[in-house]
Amino acid sequence: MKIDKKQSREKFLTVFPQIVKETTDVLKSYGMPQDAIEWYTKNLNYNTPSGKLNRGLSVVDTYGILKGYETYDDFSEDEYKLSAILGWCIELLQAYFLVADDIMDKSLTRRGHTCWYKVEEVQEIAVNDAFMLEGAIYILLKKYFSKKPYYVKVMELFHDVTFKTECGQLLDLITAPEDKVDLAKFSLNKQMFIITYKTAFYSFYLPVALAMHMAGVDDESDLKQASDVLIPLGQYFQIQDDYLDCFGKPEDIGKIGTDIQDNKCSWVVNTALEICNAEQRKLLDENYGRKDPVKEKKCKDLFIALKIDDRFHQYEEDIVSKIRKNISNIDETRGFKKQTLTAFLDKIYKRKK
Ligand code: DMA
Ligand code: MG
Ligand code: MG
Ligand code: MG
Repeated sequence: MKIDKKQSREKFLTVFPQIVKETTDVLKSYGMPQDAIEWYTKNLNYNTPSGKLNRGLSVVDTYGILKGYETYDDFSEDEYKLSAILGWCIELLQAYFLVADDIMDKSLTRRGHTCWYKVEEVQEIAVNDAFMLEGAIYILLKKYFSKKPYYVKVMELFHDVTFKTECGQLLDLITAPEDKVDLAKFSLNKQMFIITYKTAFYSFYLPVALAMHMAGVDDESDLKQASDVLIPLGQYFQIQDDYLDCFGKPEDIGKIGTDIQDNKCSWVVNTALEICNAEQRKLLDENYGRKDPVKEKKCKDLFIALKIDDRFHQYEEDIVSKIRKNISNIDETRGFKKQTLTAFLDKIYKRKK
């Protein structure tokens, strides 16, 4: 598969209006008043298509690679539509998680815009809006896949991955209490558990596994081969996210980092904790996790002094060469393809946003 980034995004976006129409039709069939239908439409439009769409696009691209297609022209109309619908289902799942995540993390901006719950007329209604974004997934799955042999597998996969993500979010949140900073509770091991659950399953394993079910390349051993590479890839992605939260530019990442003030068990602070001296540890104990920009700046300055960015670049090179090596050992005899994994890696290697 040759993938032109701009073209694939534009093509994928042409399916979105159908997602809006088909899920709002359900509300209409309930006789929901017009203002409720408009609210739901706004929720969908504001929160779903505004990101990088990497997860959604990956379903389509992975499907094409598994089928041995050269370009999108090789897809039948039906194949493109169905793989794109699965892709949009992940984007809905992502929208659902992010609307809730921003409330819980007290974030201000997302994808370069005000967070949904911070929009004047939205506020707490964002909680229900998040639930409705999730609900839309199952409306679409039922409509398009209920007659497919892989319907139950795909549905179970969504349920399983959703629950795992929620477990990760739980641990992320309770490891970062607002009122009680205790850095002794942090470790790189704990951080690894959090990111595996909160990010790697839904962002990396899910898109590939969905495409594998749809393409019929879903032998247990192939799903395992995929997961053995995609989980480390997802961990790497979230470590980039933690790194960018502190060292990225808001105009690049589309959000203002909150990890230091939010007392997050992030890769950055855990790496610092491993190498700091007693005096630096004291600085962190007294300044990390406080809702105070001056204290936040002190932590940031320490992370810079400890050269955490150099450590990140070293980590990045090490993990990427390990992942490349694991990809090279993939067994393609049953129809699984290495390119499904390298395509993913190439998308995120040295990402700035
Ligand atoms: C995000 O973790 C995880 C989920 C499941 C949304 P995060 O809070 O680090 O994400 P972000 O930095 O995008 O708010
Ligand atoms: Mg967050
Ligand atoms: Mg979070
Ligand atoms: Mg983050």
